[in-house]
Order: sequence, then C-alpha cells, then structure tokens
Amino acid sequence: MESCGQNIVEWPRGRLDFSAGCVVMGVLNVTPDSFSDGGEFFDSDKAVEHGLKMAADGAAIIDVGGESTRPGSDSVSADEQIKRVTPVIEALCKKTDVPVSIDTYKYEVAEAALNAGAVVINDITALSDERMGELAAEWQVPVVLMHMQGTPATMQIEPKYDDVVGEVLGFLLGRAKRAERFGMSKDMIFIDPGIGFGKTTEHNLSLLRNIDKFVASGYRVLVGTSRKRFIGQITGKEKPAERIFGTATTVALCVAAGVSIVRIHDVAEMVDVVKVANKLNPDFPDEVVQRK
Ligand code: HH2
Repeated sequence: MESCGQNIVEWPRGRLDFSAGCVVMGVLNVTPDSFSDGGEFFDSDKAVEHGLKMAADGAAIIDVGGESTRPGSDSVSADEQIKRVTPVIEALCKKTDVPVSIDTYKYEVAEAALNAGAVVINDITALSDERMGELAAEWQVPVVLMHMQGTPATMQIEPKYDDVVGEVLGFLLGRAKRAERFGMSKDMIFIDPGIGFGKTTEHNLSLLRNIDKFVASGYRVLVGTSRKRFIGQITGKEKPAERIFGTATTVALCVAAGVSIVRIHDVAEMVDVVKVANKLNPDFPDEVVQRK
C-alpha cells in the first residue's frame, strides 16, 4: 500500500506539519444555528476573535463555515454564506499565519473564500460538484473529502448500510481518485468518514473502531467527532458543550490509529489530548508511513 508521503505538506499558500503526529482543526461556525455553538460567533468580530483564540490555543487549521449542516438543517444560499464568511476569512488571514479552510460544498462560496485568503477546501459532499475539484486543482489547495449519506435535511431519517466501513471507504477512495484525475497529488487529499452524516450511533462507532482501515488507504484521514450527538447518546450529556470528555476519548483513539487531523470545537483542551496521544503513539508518525 502506498504511503501518504512526507510529514510536512506544503503548497503555494500554506503548510501543515505532521512531524509530531496528528494536528487539530478548529471549528469556526459563522452561523446563527450550528448544533453546538450556533449564534455564538455569528458576529464577524466575535468570529475573528474566536478564530485567533483557537490559533493561539494551538489549532493548525481554522475551518470557517457559513452554513450549519446539522441533521434537519436547510441549505443557505451561496450569497448569504459568502456574506458571512469572507469578512471573517479576510480578517483572520491578516492576523494569523494559521491556514484557513472553507467548510462548504458550494463552488461559489469556495471560490470567494479562496479569494479572501482561505487555503484549504473542506467539502462535505466530496466533490459532488466536480467544479470543486477543478477549483482545488487550479488554486493548488488541499481538499477534505467527506462521506455523507443523503443530505443534511434528510440524512438522519433512516441511515442504512450493508457494510458501513466498506461502503464509506469505497466511496471516499472513488472520490480521492476523482480529485487525482483533476491533477491533485495524494498529499493534498484528506479523506473523512463523516461522523454523524447519515449514520446511526452504531454506524459511527463501527467507523471509529475501524478508522485504521482508512489510515491504511494511504490517504491522510480527518475525523470530526467533536461534541457530536452519538457522544451525547452514550454519555447522557444533552448539551453539546458538555461532551468534552467523550470527545477527548474519540480523539485519543483516533490519534492512536494514525489519524492526521481532528476537527474540534474545544481547541485548547483537545490540543493537550492530541499532544499526549501523539507522544504515546509508538507508531506515529514514521512507522505509520513505513507500515504501508
Ligand atoms: N462536521 C460538521 C461540519 N463540517 N466537515 C468535515 N470535514 N467533517 C465533519 O465531521 C464535519 C464537517 C458538523 O459540525 P459543526 O460544524 O460544528 O456543526 P454545524 O454543521 O451545525 O455548523
């Protein structure tokens, strides 16, 4: 199996350093209705302040989104998303060197965000709009390809798989090949099983138990478990902000399995978890690469 390459990934406008192991992507939702922090950072100044705090707390990427994709949510127009995210991205890029990613599946939003200074595209539909692949290749920026069954509006109604791990991994490998066909190198492609996106708690747990299979694919893996509902279901914690220890458990186990990026709301806390888990991981990062 092929390795996912060097421990430092560099591209014309950005750089990610995996030489210590896994890194943290901080979540910045410029939305009124996100599932765990909706409304908190809807104001641009508050959003920028929070982004800078996450950078100071050790985030290696800041993921800016202008649309909640929580279960049951409706889509937000490209114009509205652009209005929400571009001032925040512009301000962040002036004030920090930490790379900014844009969390959108809309081509127009991704393009506006790249023009505003974003240097990574996080596409929860994994290039379903093929123009996203062209855009990423043209701008030479990394992409996150996430799996989702259905759409945010309907995905949690009755998610069904015969073999959740095989189907999700198969889908992602197909989309990674699509990205490569646009001329993207393997290093610039991150795959993500899409925890909570058209999955029951049992599906999420199966994916996390088998996350090493995604790592073994040779693509770098990103996982987003932060504060999600399945953690609330297991722990009985109703409020997303109280799911921090449950999140920490998933983060430590993902690091142990060789995941490269964890997508996180509680950055200061999870940076500590990641730092310790990285040190405890005898496999990471060199041998993970060698093992392949
Ligand atoms: N999860 C959310 C949003 N974007 N992107 C990737 N790549 N992976 C994820 O797991 C993922 C994601 C949902 O979390 P959040 O952004 O906090 O919530 P909301 O969609 O309600 O804004």
